[in-house]
Amino acid sequence: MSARQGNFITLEGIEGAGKSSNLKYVKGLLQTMGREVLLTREPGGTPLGEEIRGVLLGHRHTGMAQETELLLMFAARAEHLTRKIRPALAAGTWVLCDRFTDASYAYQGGGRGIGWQRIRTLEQWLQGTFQPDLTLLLDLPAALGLERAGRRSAPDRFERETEQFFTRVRGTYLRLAEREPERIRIIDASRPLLKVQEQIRAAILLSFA
Ligand code: Z5A
Repeated sequence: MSARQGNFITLEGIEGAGKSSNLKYVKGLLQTMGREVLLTREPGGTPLGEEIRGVLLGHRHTGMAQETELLLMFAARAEHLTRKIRPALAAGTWVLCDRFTDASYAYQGGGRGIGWQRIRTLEQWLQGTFQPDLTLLLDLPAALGLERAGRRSAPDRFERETEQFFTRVRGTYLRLAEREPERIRIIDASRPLLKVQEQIRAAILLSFA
């Protein structure tokens, strides 16, 4: 396996937390620091991964077993890591990813109720010790996230979940951040966009300047 030369940054958060709104900002910030940046997402990021995303987010399989959901997330991740993330990092490109394995703990663990040890087993099998260098956790109450996301017209299979579901997802993200405070930086996403971006900038400068 090639050694990592670029850095790997992930954005996480519940529905409506503002990841899409902030990804371009983060990319621009890194570029002004002179970095070459690859923007990608999970589930997805490769042709096969994007097909899996369609299955996961679409409505053709509404009653999908939670184990199937978890394994499909990791199947897409395997493809993504092998074909895109690791080669880019090895070439010195910084990779900025909209969600990664923390989302599996938060959604399939906290949200669906799958035991952490099962997720940990898949994580260790696929990633070994590989982890993001920095994770920006956009945190806000589930009710506010849903209110913001409610402006969208066609909700996907996850976006139809209840406020209680997203409260569990949020709680799991916060527990992950408590366990790994150096890697996972909590950003108060309930604030106005410019204030959110100020916090993001500070976190990136703290980690990489
Ligand atoms: N998933 C999983 O279960 N397990 C896994 O392992 C992985 C993923 C990897 C797809 O994710 C789903 O996959 C996801 C979890 C699951 N489902 N959910 N929920 P996604 O990231 O593609 O989908 P998403 O969560 O719905 O993200 P999104 O569509 O990119 O939305 P967002 O990034 O959270 O929010 P936004 O679109 O940037 O903002 C929402 C609205 O709020 C919008 O109108 C903005 O203008 C507004 N906004 C944003 N920030 C602010 C502030 N600061 N103030 C006021 N208004 C704001």
